[in-house]
Amino acid sequence: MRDPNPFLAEHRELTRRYFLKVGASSLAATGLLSLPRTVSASGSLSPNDAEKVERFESYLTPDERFADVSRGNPVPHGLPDEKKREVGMTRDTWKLEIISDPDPEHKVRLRSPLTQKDGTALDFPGLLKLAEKHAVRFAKIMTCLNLGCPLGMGIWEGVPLRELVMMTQPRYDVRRVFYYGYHNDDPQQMFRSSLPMGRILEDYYDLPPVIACYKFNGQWLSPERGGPVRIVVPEGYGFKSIKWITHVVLTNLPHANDTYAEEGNDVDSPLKSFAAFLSAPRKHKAGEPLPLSGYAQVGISGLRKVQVWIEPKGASRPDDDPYFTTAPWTDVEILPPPEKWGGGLPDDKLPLPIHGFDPETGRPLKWPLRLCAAHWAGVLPGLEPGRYTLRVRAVDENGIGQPLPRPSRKSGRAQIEQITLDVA
Ligand SMILES: Nc1nc2c(c(=O)[nH]1)N[C@H]1C(S)=C(S)[C@@H](COP(=O)(O)O)O[C@H]1N2
Ligand SMILES: [Mo]
Repeated sequence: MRDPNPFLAEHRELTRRYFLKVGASSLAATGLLSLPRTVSASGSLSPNDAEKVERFESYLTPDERFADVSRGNPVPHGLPDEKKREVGMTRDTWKLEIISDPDPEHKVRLRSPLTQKDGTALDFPGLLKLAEKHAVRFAKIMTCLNLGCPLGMGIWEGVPLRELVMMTQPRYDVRRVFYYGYHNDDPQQMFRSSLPMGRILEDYYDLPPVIACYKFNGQWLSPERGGPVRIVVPEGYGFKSIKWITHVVLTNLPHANDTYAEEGNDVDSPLKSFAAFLSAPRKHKAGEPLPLSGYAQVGISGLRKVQVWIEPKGASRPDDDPYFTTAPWTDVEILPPPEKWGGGLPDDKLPLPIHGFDPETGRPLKWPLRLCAAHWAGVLPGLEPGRYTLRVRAVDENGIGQPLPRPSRKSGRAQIEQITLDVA
């Protein structure tokens, strides 16, 4: 029988095994949980449930289910094919310039800049030539700093940006690297991001490199995802991963000059950890165990636990504890890696090797994976009739609960999600 809910195939399989294991198989057999009608998540920008579920239907998000928040008028990926060819937005016309900052105050010395004028700009075959030796792949969740829900999960493949930058033979005066893509040749529309030179050159801790990316989930990067080539910054929010990349500029400027700095955003903030519901009942029978499940984003400080907490609506709380750090949270289970990764991978196979995965078995070396999604599930004991507030949070590897240690919304959304539940 077809499940009436457009519920997550892989999430369902994982939660089914979990509910069987904890002896709640009757819950598993009923096709799991009814989807909430609205998840009153962190803000008005949250997508509706159906959309959220579609993005996480499988562990990896198929390109057509990825959310798109591109700016531009018209959006560059919507240009007609002929125009795309004309402006270098196809694999056979793409060119990348890597140059010094034209501002005389911030210019740097490069022995061999890559320019269109001198015929030295990098083209797509040149990038693939570098890929033969240097290609890397990693899994990453793409999340907009300002939205409550990630846009999707992918395996991103590319050449470390340092390989391209070093082709210019820079001297010691480069402090920062900024980069932007095609935006209708309109300075007003330019979308730019930046990183310290040190981050381009070195991969701190166990981070993968910053890449010039040409493949997503094993296929050429689509125009929607920023193809033919975009930057992908593993630990960054979406705005660092510039699409339709055409220019990399090396500068002596010591500070960020990101387009996203407008509107008060914190442009040096790496991904935060947070948890969210994918399924939770809005109405529930008194005395019956309460099955819950969802996903978490594993931020830069990892994910030690996911926890839920239910309290009678309107119960009084200490007013010096806005993030509920002293509430009686209950651990739920972080589910194991999926058997099927989804995401439209060719032949349903992971393209190995992938950073953080065993190159032989294709299984992740650690779980959950940093800077990726993780799924969770749990069962709470039955409740007395009444109206309740249900909450979920992530606890990072330092033992700090969401939204701490960085509660500011402008450094990435991580508000604690809450849902109202009626028990009768
Ligand atoms: N050139 C360009 N790159 C861009 C943007 C843009 O508008 N133009 N939007 C950025 C923002 S704000 C986000 S959140 C991510 C979204 O990536 P996605 O479209 O692959 O989901 O792309 C980033 N890269
Ligand atoms: Mo964004």
